[in-house]
Amino acid sequence: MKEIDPPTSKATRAADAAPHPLARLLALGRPAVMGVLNVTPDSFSDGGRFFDPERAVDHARALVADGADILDIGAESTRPYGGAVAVSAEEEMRRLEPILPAVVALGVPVSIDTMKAEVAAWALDAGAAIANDVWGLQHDRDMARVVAERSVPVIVMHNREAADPAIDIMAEIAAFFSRSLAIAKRAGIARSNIVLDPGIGFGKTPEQSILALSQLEALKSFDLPILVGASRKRFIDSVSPAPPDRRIGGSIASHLIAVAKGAAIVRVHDVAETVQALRVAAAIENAT
Ligand code: HH2
Repeated sequence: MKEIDPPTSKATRAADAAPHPLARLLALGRPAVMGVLNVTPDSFSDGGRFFDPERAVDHARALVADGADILDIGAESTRPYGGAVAVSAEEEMRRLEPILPAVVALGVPVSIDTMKAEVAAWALDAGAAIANDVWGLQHDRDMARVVAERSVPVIVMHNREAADPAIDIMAEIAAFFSRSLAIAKRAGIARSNIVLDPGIGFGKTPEQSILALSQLEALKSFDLPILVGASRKRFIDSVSPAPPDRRIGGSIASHLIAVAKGAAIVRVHDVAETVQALRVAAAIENAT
């Protein structure tokens, strides 16, 4: 793939020798599908449904059966439109503890969706393979160290405290990524371990989320894999009003366009439907 920064230790060199499961997925030449597993009582999209450990693991199994290449597990709602309750690192780990080992045992790489370095470190040491930071290494300054020490991939997502309709959102996203990449470099994170995510629905008006999808190609200039998570998000409702669990059509439309514009990974709740849509779109595009 891309340029690799000099390894920082013997341990890093050993880990770099074998391709990470994410690198293998990205080399398949088709978009990877990341299934969302929220073990929260209050997620906007599926709040409370998988808070019970047994139901959470059953759902994870169903996501893999439906074709998920990666499972993204989160125990704190990031709900950017208000309403989410901030939880302590201890509470996040308490929610994850009965679930994470069984989810890791399903055999697909697991990413840990947390903005707390302590939770990321604990989950990575318990078998998670990827860190997913919705603050792009800029919220908890220890996150970069945790990721660098373990030589794992990190998803660097764009975020901001509040949406500002007056800003040029693509310029803002690019500037944010540049700051995150500088933090990553200083910490010794290999460039090959970074995935960029424009953070659809985070610190953006619905119009800016739509624009970020429409101009996704601009992010190709970073020459890093791009992840898009548009699943069930509010901008869909702004175009075609529907509650979160009735936004599958808008989610699929968004992810097909995102892939056409360069996304390598899509983060979705509705895995079976997304896998089908991606396969059919690819079959049509590749027909001779
Ligand atoms: N979106 C959500 C959470 N984590 N991570 C990445 N990298 N990209 C995203 O777009 C993203 C994310 C929000 O969705 P969901 O997990 O369903 O909701 P909640 O945060 O309320 O649990």
